[in-house]
Amino acid sequence: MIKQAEFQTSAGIEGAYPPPLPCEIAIVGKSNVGKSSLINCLTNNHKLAKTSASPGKTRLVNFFLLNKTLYLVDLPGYGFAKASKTEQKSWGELLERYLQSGRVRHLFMLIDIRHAPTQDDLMMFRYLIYYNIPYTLVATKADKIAKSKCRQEANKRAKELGAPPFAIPFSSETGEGKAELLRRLGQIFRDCMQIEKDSEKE
Ligand SMILES: Nc1nc2c(ncn2[C@@H]2O[C@H](COP(=O)(O)OP(=O)(O)OP(=O)(O)O)[C@@H](O)[C@H]2O)c(=O)[nH]1
Ligand SMILES: [Mg+2]
Repeated sequence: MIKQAEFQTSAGIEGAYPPPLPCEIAIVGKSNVGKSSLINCLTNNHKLAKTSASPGKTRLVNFFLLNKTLYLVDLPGYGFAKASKTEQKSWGELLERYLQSGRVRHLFMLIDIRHAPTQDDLMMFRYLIYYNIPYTLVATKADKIAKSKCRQEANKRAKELGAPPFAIPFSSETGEGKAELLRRLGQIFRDCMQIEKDSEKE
């Protein structure tokens, strides 16, 4: 249960990140896939993360503090073709700097339920496998296809990515998949706390 959610801070290419917590979950995916909308949906606050119909809205690493105990991190999207080469490069560097910081405990990787993964999605997925970052695949905009096909299509997207064939069908519009994703978040949180407890004993 998310009882409380607040914006903590933003960081650009040089800005400081907030003091770490045992649990930090970040959201990656191409521009416009629905990362910021997912944060708003999970926290029941449609004004928390800024969203936009045009891609390239989120340009900083944004930290949201949930229940005063864990960070949910909104990241800029990749693969925004209309952005200049310089802009694309600096967003890439921002993303890489964050992922390399060693803070992230789990990634929610978002893919559009309607489309096969892009080259950028494939690159992102290879990256997180290479760096051994635990992840959950979420297939967004599930309201755009027939409900009866959601499971099948979401799993197909995961398979196309080269992952085991499982993704959570999700819609920020209808709340489909919200309960499932919140359960997942709860599990991740408990795992993080256990790891923290174990490391204190050592
Ligand atoms: N139909 C539908 N539209 C969605 C859903 N999620 C997001 N959108 C729409 O998709 C657009 C992009 O949403 P954002 O949440 O801003 O996407 P983002 O991934 O944060 O994009 P960047 O910040 O540019 O990387 C907005 O117009 C949203 O209203 C969804 O589940 N269903
Ligand atoms: Mg965004």
